[in-house]
Amino acid sequence: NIKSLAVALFMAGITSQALAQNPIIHNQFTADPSARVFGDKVYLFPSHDILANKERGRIDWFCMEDYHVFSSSNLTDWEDHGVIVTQNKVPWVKPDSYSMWAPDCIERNGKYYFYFPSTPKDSTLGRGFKIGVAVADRPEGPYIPEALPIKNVNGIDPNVFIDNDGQAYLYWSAGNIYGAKLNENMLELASDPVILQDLPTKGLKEGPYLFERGGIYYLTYPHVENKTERLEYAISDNPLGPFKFKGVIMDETPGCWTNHHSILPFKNQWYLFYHANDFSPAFDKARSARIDSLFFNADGTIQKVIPTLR
Ligand code: FUB
Repeated sequence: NIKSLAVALFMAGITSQALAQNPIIHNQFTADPSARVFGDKVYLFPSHDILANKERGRIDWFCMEDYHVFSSSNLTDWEDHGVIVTQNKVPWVKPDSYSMWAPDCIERNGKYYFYFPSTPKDSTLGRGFKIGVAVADRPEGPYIPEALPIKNVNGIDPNVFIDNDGQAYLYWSAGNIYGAKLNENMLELASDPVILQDLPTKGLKEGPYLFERGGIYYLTYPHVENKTERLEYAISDNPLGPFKFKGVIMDETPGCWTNHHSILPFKNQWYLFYHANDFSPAFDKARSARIDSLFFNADGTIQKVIPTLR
């Protein structure tokens, strides 16, 4: 169709140019970039947007069937390690749902835990999105998916955080942002889910990403106040809140409904990983990951990030 052709031509044009800083991955669409430092490299675990057609997915909607992992030691040259999890090899996932949405990954005791949302094939698991885990011995995989999704979790956009005392937390979204403690095995909840307080009450909030810096817990999230998402943050002295809204990290991207991000320090600099639809200006469900430097003020507040465009 015309949309696929336009996207293909646009990508071909872009990839034949000298590679620019943003977007960072050129061989496929990459959204919701969850980045982690493992060893001396940054590993990127994005969603993988593909285009729906008559045979797959829902036309004009998000369409994702698998996940790749990428790594880089300089944030410029990225190696694609290939597919790590795919919808028809996860026992609980409906194989033709094309709903492998935003994932996250974390290391604990030498194991790598990859969290991903999707829709179950078995209606006894409930309706809507569930969140599953796949486990590996290396960041590149192979990842072995658990047979069932995590009990008591309904929603999308998993994010994991391990506090300095070793307690792990899972965050996710379902209109609001939820959080709960994770068991040490990283596979089941250790507390009942709570809606995180006191975030702005109006408008969709999703894509949580929590990190700690200097004793402050930063809850960062995309929020639709007008038409498209902007990245905001709130802080707390407790990983489950209550949080105090502090401000905007990145303004809305005109023409791209979603944004979704992760934040980390690497080699003495903090970075914001996020996405926009650079390779698909006319269709915002075909997105590409970007990076920009992120800076803190002396009082711990975050300076607004202005996207670097090429
Ligand atoms: O990638 C699909 C969905 O779009 C994600 O789960 C949301 O965070 C938004 O980025």
